[in-house]
Amino acid sequence: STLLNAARSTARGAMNSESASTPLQAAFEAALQRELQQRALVGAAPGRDELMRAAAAASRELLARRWAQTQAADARRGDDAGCRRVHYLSMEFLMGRALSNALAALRLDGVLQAQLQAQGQDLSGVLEREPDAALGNGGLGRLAACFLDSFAELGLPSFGYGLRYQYGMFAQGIQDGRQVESPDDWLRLGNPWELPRPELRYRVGFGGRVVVDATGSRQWVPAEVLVAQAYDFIVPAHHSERVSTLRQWHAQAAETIDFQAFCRGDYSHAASRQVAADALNWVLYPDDSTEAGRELRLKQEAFLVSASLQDLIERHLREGRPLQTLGTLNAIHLNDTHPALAPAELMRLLLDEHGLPWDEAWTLTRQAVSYTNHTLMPEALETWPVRMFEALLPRHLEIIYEINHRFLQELRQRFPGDDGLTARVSLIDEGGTNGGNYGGERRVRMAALSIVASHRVNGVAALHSDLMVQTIFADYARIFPDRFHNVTNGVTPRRWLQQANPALSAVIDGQIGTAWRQDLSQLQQLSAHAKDAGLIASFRTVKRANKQRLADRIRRELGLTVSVDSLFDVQIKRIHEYKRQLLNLLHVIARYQAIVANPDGVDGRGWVPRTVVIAGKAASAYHMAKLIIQLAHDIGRVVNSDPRVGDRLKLVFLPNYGVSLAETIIPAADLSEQISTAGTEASGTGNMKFALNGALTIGTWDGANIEMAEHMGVDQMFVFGLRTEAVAGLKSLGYDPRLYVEQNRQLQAVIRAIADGDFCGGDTARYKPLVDKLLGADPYLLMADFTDYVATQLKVDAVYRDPQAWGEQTVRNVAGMGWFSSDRTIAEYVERVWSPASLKA
Ligand code: GL9
Repeated sequence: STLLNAARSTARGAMNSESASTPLQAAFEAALQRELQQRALVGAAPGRDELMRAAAAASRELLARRWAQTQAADARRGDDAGCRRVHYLSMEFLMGRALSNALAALRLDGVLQAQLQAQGQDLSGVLEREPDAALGNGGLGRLAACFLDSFAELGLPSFGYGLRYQYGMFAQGIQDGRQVESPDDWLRLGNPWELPRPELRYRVGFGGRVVVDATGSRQWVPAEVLVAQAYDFIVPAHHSERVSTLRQWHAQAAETIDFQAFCRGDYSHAASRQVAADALNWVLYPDDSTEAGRELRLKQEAFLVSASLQDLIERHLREGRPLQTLGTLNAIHLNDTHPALAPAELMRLLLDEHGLPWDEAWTLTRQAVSYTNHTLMPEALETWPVRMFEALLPRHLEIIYEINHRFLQELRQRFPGDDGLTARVSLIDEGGTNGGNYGGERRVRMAALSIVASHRVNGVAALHSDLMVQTIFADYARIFPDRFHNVTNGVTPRRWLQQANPALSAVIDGQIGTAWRQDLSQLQQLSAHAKDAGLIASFRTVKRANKQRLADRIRRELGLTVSVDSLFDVQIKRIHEYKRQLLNLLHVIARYQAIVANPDGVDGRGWVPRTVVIAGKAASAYHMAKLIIQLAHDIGRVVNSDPRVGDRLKLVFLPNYGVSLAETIIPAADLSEQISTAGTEASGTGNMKFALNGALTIGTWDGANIEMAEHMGVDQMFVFGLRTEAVAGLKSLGYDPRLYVEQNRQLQAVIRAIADGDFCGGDTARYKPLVDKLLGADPYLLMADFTDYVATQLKVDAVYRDPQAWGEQTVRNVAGMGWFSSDRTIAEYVERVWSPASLKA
């Protein structure tokens, strides 16, 4: 793509001048010394925490300079620049740690290492002191973080907009094999990375009413006003001096204390506005639970949207550009439906605050807005009760009604007599029985608003985008045939290969040079060397060292010894029934029973030793997911302590999964489990990270697994299970899981062991809900896919026994992953969604 190429050529220039960059190093050393001295003055011992914080503050100082340069350059850019300024609105950014990324981007790792050695500390010990910024639930939030990295790398004028949650996703502890949640107080010691922007404050209203003045113009008079205060987090490019910005909003009361109440001595009343405002800052809602506090969530979404849009409009005007070019110079991207209020709020700002007529405001809105859908799970399509809108966002509701009125009017002309269609696609669910309505209440459909207001709507992998227009959005696809398209996800090679796996990176450098960091498609060159015994041996040596590091961690954290000679079989992701961690556990039980029955292997050749690693959090209200975590612990306890099994099988559950744990686990995996029911996992991005790090995939024909298989060669992946059409066909015929159990004695024994409480001291009640569901509805078809899954696991063993074959396949996997860089993904968004040209298409 032209954008990628342009970024690469400017990067080459920048890197050449930077190679003599002692000034940068000197600036860093000076800043670091200053930070350490300041800390010493207040008596802070230069322990690892202080060193981490000082290094972060020193890096932040250098990044702040790059931030100012980047903003100045973007402000000067001509109206004919190749890309609009992108505003990526997301309720989640799962950033993880930042220090090692900043050091790598600034080429300061060596400098800091030397400084630390002088203090008797090592770099990795210091890096590990940084808490994860875990402001996301899973893939959707981590994707947003990868995108910020690519924004910077591609030199895209851009802002990520999010909320500055005080608590990240909960911390997961395990007690007696059960998940217990506690607050993740990640800001406890402050955040050395954030740059407060006290001058950037916007007022955001809630409640109240709409008044009409003598001229007929409508104005919203909110009952409550909050102030959004900006905090910036800077994301550096690795091959230029460009940066991208994550701007996070913090809520404050407009009037902080009620002074009258304070004078009366009524302190709790005096503080009540502060407390009400602060509630918006507390938590990141778990996206996949049925939680209370829906109203607070809607307020958070409205708050994010309003502050971000006011900020971008102000910037546009400050740069001296007329409002009429807002849409051709700015893109506003909705990361799922969570920020779907954006078009309504943008219309309100343009109509009520800037006095534009409706048609002009609507044209600008349609030009600016675009939307990505991230899941087909119907429960994830947000809808809000009209009643809640009336109470909190009365003017937005009026605007949504007007958008809907115009939309439906046009439809009635285009599709006369099709009342079913208008009811199905209306922005308002009128409270009938269809449309996933609960409680018979009228509701606003946020996905509908997102689609109607966007000029482009995309899914996140080819299959998902196809299913999206065939199922959940079929009606809209008929109405707007040119609006829908696909952009397959990607991951940043900087974090997920260069930083997570420096040893493998060095091997790849030795073989094909270093350019893959900027242009991941270079990895394709490795395929020419896939049979090279030396390369395979290097891959194996690296993998073994990474496995050793993980084994050490498992021993430290869980007191369990696992063998690095065993095949590390890994499934890490949110715990969800559709992701089928339970299918993985069924295989573990089957293997356990087989080992006990045939200690020397079914064919007398012994067992390929396996260590099965699982990690992931369950939403706190998701009972089934929590039961699966408990089952994993129960099975692990029994299997891991059975002397008949030894090293042949271990089951490990690593608690508190997050970005930095993933960075340790993924480079150590031999086998990546991507086993969702076909048609359920929109894309997956963990699947990409594993393959990039030389793990082979056992997976279903689902999400991005399909495109990965196509890029590396289908026979390079262990594909199993029913495909989407077969799943749909089976369900439409009336799927009966019991028929599958009846035909497979191994499966019977596995189910019986769970039902009889074999892993929990004979407690037959504990897993009854799981067993009943498997034998009853089994909506994710575990029973139907079990046989093929277990058979395919035996194929995995067979290849693993042959180190040359396994090694060749790992090289081919890595070689095939070049397309799955988030740089490629972002370049596609630019070309098809965010470029000015895409508006004309
Ligand atoms: C998700 C999809 O489920 C994933 O398949 C996809 O890779 C990512 C990124 O596009 O988006 N959609 C979604 O709601 N989540 C995803 O991971 N959920 C969470 O982030 C918890």
